[in-house]
Amino acid sequence: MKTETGVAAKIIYLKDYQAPHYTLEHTELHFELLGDYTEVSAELRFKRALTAPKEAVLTLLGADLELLSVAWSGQLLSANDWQWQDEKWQFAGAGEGGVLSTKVRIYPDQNLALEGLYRSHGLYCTQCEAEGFRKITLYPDRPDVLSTFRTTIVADKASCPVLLSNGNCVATGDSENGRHWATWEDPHPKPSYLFALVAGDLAVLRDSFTTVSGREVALEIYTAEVDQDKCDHAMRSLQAAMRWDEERYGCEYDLDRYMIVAVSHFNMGAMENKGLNVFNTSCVLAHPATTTDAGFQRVEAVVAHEYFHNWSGNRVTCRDWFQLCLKEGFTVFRDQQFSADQLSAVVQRLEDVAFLQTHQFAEDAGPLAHAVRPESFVEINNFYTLTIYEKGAEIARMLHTFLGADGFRRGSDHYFKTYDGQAAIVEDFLNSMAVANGLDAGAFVSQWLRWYRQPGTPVVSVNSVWQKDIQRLTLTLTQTQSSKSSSTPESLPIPVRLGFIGKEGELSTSLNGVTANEHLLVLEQAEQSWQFDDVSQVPVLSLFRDFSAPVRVKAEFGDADLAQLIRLDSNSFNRWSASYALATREILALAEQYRSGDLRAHQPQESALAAAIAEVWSELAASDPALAAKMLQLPSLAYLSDQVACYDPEALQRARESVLLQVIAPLQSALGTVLAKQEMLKPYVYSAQAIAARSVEAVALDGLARLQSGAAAAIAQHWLKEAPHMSAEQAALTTLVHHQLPGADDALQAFYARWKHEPLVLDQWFATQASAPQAETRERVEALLAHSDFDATVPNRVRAVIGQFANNNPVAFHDAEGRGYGLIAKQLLAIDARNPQLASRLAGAFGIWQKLDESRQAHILRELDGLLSGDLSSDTRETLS
Ligand code: 0A1
Ligand code: ZN
Repeated sequence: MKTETGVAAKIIYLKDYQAPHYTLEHTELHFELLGDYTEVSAELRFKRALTAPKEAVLTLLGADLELLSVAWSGQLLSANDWQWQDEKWQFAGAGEGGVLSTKVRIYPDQNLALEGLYRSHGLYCTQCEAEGFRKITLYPDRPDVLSTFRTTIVADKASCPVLLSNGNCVATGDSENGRHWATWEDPHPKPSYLFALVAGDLAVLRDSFTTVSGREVALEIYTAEVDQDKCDHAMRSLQAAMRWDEERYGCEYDLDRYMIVAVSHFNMGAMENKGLNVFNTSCVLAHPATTTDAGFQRVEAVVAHEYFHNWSGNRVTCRDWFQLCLKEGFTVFRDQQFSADQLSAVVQRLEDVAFLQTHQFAEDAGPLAHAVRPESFVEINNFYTLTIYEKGAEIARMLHTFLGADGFRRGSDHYFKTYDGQAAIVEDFLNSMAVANGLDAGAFVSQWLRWYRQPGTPVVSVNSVWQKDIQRLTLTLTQTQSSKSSSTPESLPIPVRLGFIGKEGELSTSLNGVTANEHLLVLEQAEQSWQFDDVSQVPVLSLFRDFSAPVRVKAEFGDADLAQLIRLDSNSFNRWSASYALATREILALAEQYRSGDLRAHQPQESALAAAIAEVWSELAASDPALAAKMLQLPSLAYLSDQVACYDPEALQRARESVLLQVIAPLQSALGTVLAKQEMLKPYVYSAQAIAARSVEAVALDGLARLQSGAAAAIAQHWLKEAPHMSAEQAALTTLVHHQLPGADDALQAFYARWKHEPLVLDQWFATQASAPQAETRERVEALLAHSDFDATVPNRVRAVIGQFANNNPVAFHDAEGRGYGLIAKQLLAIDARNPQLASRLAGAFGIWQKLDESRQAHILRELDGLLSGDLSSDTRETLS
């Protein structure tokens, strides 16, 4: 990889890991938050590690710091005493240890990258993961150096009445010139990436939680005063998560306070700083009037995710950033389990799987593919990926399936107990799972580690032979690793949960003398066979139930087989996945006909999917409305693009619309029945049942808009007029705008007038327009970018317009003339100059380029060449390269 100057970018390798030569016993910080700048004084008590050589050098990291003074154990040092190159500061005179005292000046107001200490709209806030702390002070800014912290913050009392940091507040006081101070102590040793400081004018919602051992914990949610009425849901979610983690994982909270702060300028969703989580407002604020069901669910999930990090991430942290999946994959799995327990387990699972299959599978098949534990990286901020989070979670889930719930719990107990207060590696996690379950640890670790080391999505091929005379079915599964995998890929342990579906429903079968409706197999070799007995009729296999492994399955299912699963599988997830598979097949076939100019494609074809759905949908809408809604949400273009070698957005969009029309046409009266219930117009309740009822109505309205646009427009207008909550309002607005129904523009104007003072709702207003699936949206986006409420320094607003256009609007983005690419390239350049992390993530939208036709590829490459020949951050440069 080359930078613009032709110098090789620095690649960091896992194999080069070296333990720190100095450990840090304690960190003392003093922040003077002054108007134009901030002064940070640090006292760091170092001790040479037992394993370090006598001539060891003390190495710290520092970036964008103005160094005012340095002293070693009381003696002032001069620049001749140390070396400082790039970000590395080195001091050879540390001997057995001592206290390093430094003072630096930093400029939070100028920090638009939102990494380190920054100030937006008067609020001081930090983001230190992964390498932001080195922008605050000189420090061993690496996750395997843990220390206790004592932090004093001094600031103007009028503009910053609230001063927060990690741990417990031990003293406060007033000082001269209208200033005041607070001192915080965090008794739990932590790495610098978990440090946090917040100072500003914030209101607070207080509540409490009594832990399982009877300790009272103060819970506090800090927001701008105007947002205090939107904190109840986050507070309830936090309390539920705290209880859940005690019950399911035996994890109890360990400080007297737990604080959440909502900030409007934030690059990610939220951050798990010890005892002081910082949240993007979009992941903490929720109110029925301003937040949709999806928004409520996201708040619940993210609050839980950050809370769960208190053990999986904070108490047991990562030795180095290569081990990121150790905290992220495991914590995502934990938050998925939690969410499944709160609302509908099936809907949770199918949403998580659709997300993984759409985005992570594509990442794993594209130019950005990497292992869950990569061997090298250039820019760590680019490694907060779907592979590490989502595929990492799937590995934890497979271990859970393989070991069983109790076995997995034994393993996690062992892991938390053994590595508490330490920085661990993936092997430690696997080792705990093995040891706690009496398994051969060496064999177990080396086998499961393959999932972490081999990039790419494995393919499992299925072959089954039924012998009528002896009622036996022989199943042969073969695994092959993707070409992304290492040169000598090894077989993976792949859990396969399966059942057998006969003509009337599920069959009970025998495997090794065990008779059951469902079996769990583990495919460990390249090829393996199993014999099932008492198979009384030729069944359709219901494979990988609940998506028991993150693989692509190659099986010779006929349309009728998939239809049989849709109708009769007892596993709801697999009913949905059969409908997804059948929809994909029909859409791809039709798109191919469009591409090849086959005229028959203009005639309506038989749709097995439409027939199967017609048969079950009315009943499903009554018995399981959430699943019924999901059945009508056909695979997105993003998902479909991953299923094809050559991606033609126009043909796929046309084919998708056509199949969707075939599916809903027979359902017109069923959609009417659903809509007649008017569940959408009832007062807001956050429950699985209420959300399911609203979701099926929203999908029904979308369907009706394709069949009877006048009737749909009337209902949408009625919802807008009567809407008791944002879920109704947003569903109506989306239907009007995305289907270009009469009154759409007026509705947009009215919505804007009503909500222009609410930033998160305004984000939705921008996003609804930027994702409208018409070619003209490009011009609309140009206008939105010039709108007085578009602010390119706010990541949420940028994602609402530019992110939605690039990632959620394939029709407009992939404009055949390349104008969509041009628009995004231009914006990327401007954003990158301010906020590299944000730009780098948006740049991922070009990752699809290899699958596009030559002309689109040429358009993209032209834009990329233009960008790469200019001044770019290392983050965005790495992504685009
Ligand atoms: N650890 C946080 C997310 C996060 C990741 C990276 C960041 O900056 C590079 C910031 C936040 C989580 O998983 O919630
Ligand atoms: Zn996380």
